[in-house]
Formats: sequence, structure tokens, C-alpha cells
Amino acid sequence: QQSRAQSVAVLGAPFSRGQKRRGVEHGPKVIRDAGLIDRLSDLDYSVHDFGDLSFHYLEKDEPYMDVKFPRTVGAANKMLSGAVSRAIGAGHTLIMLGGDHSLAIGSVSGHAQQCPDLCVIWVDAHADVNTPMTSPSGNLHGQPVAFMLKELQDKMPDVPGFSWTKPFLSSKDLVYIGLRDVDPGEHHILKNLGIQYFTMRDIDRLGIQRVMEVTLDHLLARQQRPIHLSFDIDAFDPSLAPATGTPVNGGLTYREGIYITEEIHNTGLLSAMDLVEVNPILGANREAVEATASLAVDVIASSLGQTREGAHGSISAIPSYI
Ligand code: Z70
Ligand code: MN
Ligand code: MN
Ligand code: MN
Repeated sequence: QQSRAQSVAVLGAPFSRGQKRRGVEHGPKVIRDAGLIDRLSDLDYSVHDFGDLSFHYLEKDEPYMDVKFPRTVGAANKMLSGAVSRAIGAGHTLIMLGGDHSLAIGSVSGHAQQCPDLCVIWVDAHADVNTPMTSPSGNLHGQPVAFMLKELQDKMPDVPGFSWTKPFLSSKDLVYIGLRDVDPGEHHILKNLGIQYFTMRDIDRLGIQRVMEVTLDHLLARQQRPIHLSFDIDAFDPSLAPATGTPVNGGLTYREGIYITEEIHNTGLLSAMDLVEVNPILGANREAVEATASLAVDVIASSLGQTREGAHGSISAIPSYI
């Protein structure tokens, strides 16, 4: 067990313009309502809840090529990037609550401003690496990784709203886990750049234990470095996480998901994480919404050191009758 950062910053990002379905902007509220802050405090962190950012939805924001709401998404991510950079610069481990996954552009870039040597673990049913030219939907939540990768720089047009950011991540410093809905253009990019990825089929073949071993070896064998975990709740099977915009059958089990986050915690290198795409409007009923939000809290708590075997951190917490 590695040392633990003493302080965690929680930052809500209630934003939905990276995709078409309303409701994902309420993600931060339902994740907080599921008890996030108390659960993190119970893990002996000092928790700094920075509240929610307030984003501006521009009235006039015409599509660029096929890209929807480019200036609105760009401005939101610029604001988020600054807030994430400041929180990490102040020494916190940062938890960003989305919101849709386009927010990872701001979150990861803000983290990279403070930690240029970071690596990224992207847990998702989707690869989110479409460029504006390959995107079948025009939705920016399917494109955030393309804005980050240095190797895609000459494939990226100048999308209005994004002049503040430059690609900062090498494709060898990224690993995907949980893929099962990859577009043709994305598959070409994954193969062409030699990106390390584990589909659900790979998890079936290798088991999650081996997947994590190879993931962490790939990213950390040559040097220890900060980890950014970008966790899309739709990586889980829809039976566990129904309240999300793009559920895809055959996802992670609860135990696979929690094993991923336990192993990341055990590196002692988690520096920031995103928990995105929880959409309470898309749950069939209150139980479906609460199950999804509660799962999100479990993922975050586990990433920060909650264990299934229990723990006895401080002697004073042990009852005297033992
Ligand atoms: C598709 C696209 C996506 C999340 C859907 C879907 C992307 N590849 N991401 N739901 N979270 O539109 O680019
Ligand atoms: Mn995603
Ligand atoms: Mn997804
Ligand atoms: Mn620990």
C-alpha cells in the first residue's frame, strides 16, 4: 500500500453540450446525493468540495464542419482546464464529476499543465478518439482524445473554441479498457498509432488481473508518473449503469470495474480522475438512477483506497474490546 495524498478536491462540471441528450449536466448533483463527500471523508481524506463550475451556453454557436456546439464546448473546457490546473497545483488529488466526456479535454489538459509527464487510463465502452473528419455524429464527447494526442495534430482542423489548447499526450502514454463500440475511423487510429487497448473481448480472454498488469506495466515500467483516470460510467454493463446516454451491452462487471480502480489506487500514483456520463434523466426510474450514481461513488471511493478487505488505518479507530 502506497502513501496517500491527504487532500482530495471535488469539482463538479455540469455540462452536456458535448452530446445531444439532456440530463447529463445533472451528473454532479446525483453523484453528490449518493454520498460521495462522506465516503471520501470516511477514507480519512480532507475533502475540499469546490462546488460546480457554471458554464455559459452560447446562443449563437453554429456547427463547424459537422462538430456541434464547438465554441460552447471549447469555452467550457478552457474554464475547466484552469480550475483543474489550480487544484492540482495546490496539491489536491482532483476528482472531476461530469457532465459528458468532452470535459476530459479540459480536465486532462489542466492536469498536464501541472504534470507534463502524466499518463492516461481511459475506461469506456467507446474510444472517444474521432476527429471532426471521422466522427459519425459530430458530438464532441466522441472526440476528446483526438484533441489530446500529439500524433493526431496534423489530422485535426482548427475547431473554433479550441485555440487555447495544444496536443500534449503521446499515444504510448494512453491505455483503453472496456472498449466494445469503436467506429471505423477510430479503429484505424488505434491501429495506426499502435495504442494499447483492451476490449471486452480481451478482458474475456485474459481476465481483468492480467489486463491491469499489462496496463500498468505499459505505462509505468520505465518510470513512475502521475496517472489520470478518465472513467466513463458506460464502461459498465447497462444492467449496472442504466442511467447513461449510450449504454452498450456486454460491459464490465462490478468486480472487474472495482478491480481496475483498486489496482490504480495501489500504484499510489493516481493524481486526477474524471467520472462522466451519468445521466439521471435517462434512468427508467429512481432506482435505476440511484444504482448508477451509487456505482459512480463506489468507483471513486475505490480509486482513492476503499478496499474490499477492510482497513485499520489509525489505532484509535480500533474498538477497545479487541
Ligand atoms: C460515437 C461518436 C460516445 C459516449 C457515446 C459515440 C461516442 N463513437 N461516447 N457515448 N460516452 O459519436 O463518436
Ligand atoms: Mn466516453
Ligand atoms: Mn462511452
Ligand atoms: Mn492506500
